[in-house]
Amino acid sequence: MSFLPKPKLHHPGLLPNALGYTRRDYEGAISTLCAGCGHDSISAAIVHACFQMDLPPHRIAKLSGIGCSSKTPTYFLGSSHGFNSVHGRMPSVLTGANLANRDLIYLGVSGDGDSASIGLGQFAHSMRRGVNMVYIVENNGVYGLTKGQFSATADKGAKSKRGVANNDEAIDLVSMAIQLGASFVGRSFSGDKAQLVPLIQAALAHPGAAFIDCISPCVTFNNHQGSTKSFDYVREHNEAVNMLDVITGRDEITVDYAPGAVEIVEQHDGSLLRLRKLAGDYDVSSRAEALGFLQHHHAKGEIVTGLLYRDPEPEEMHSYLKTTATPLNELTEATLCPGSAALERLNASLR
Ligand SMILES: Cc1ncc(C[n+]2csc(CCOP(=O)(O)OP(=O)(O)O)c2C)c(N)n1
Ligand code: SF4
Ligand SMILES: [Mg+2]
Repeated sequence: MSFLPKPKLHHPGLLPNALGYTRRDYEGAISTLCAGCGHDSISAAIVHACFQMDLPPHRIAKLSGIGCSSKTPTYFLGSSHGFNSVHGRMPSVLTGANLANRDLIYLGVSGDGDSASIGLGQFAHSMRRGVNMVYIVENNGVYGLTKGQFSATADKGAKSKRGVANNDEAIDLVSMAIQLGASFVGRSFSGDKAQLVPLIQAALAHPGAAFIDCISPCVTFNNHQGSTKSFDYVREHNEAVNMLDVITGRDEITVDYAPGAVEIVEQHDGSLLRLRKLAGDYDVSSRAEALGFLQHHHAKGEIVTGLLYRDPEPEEMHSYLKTTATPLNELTEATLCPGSAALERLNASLR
């Protein structure tokens, strides 16, 4: 993977966050993606979200598969842990890392090919197991890295750059994630930073499997007329159900919307989610409502975005498995080998 170091210079006016880090400390190498690629905007949103949340970069582990999207962890959080795995295998590598050390914040970055084609099984099982992570699919409807073949999220009837229509039904990862048990599910658009940044922040604060499908146009292979993942198409068909603000402890809470239009939800880390409802009484805590709403709007050719589902009482994999809270590399010999008396007691309890 090519690596271009960034100049160390930064503007003296750049303000540090509560940890004393500037935005620069959350960036990575200079991107080698095509100029204008939606994926770069998602990287910028991740940088912004983590900087604003004062997350210590060394506590974040970013994992990816293969694809232009999966290259992006090189371009953000340059001081965090990183692992670029095999095509479609990010979820199992992330699950293993999380099992070994639950102290880190896990950020999985994948593509629509990586997650909906070759990695569909892996995607599904990480959702149903409730792995505590933020899983972002940078969804452009094509295999960008291998030059623009339709992926499994390409809509039926969508046209390729050469004018060939896609005959296959599209897989909707958002509906699948909701159905499979993800406890936080949202969809956004790389061109809508105001919606995407707080969605990522809310997902980072969520203790469970958080999934974000982010439509991210491929300017080189899928940004033409006839594509349903182009900048123009997504802007024209975007149906946002809500807008989010994340309010951390030090922010002032101000509500300047009509009563009933705003819902304030407390998250498990104490931060507050301010949900500005845009679509009537849409209830983010109902899986059934979310699925019905998505199908209804998909039939009209609309792309529903926003926070679509959030379980108010999420559970995560470690609580089902009753694993130790201590990262495995911190367990000492005394804990791992408690001696023959302890072994005797254990054997006795099984007789
Ligand atoms: C096992 C395996 N099969 C196929 C490939 C070839 N390949 C590399 S990236 C890719 C698709 C990438 O598409 P996507 O995940 O949507 O990422 P994008 O480039 O569009 O961001 C494919 C098929 C591979 N690297 N490994
Ligand atoms: S080929 Fe498409 S997805 Fe890949 S970097 Fe270029 S614009 Fe982005
Ligand atoms: Mg893709």
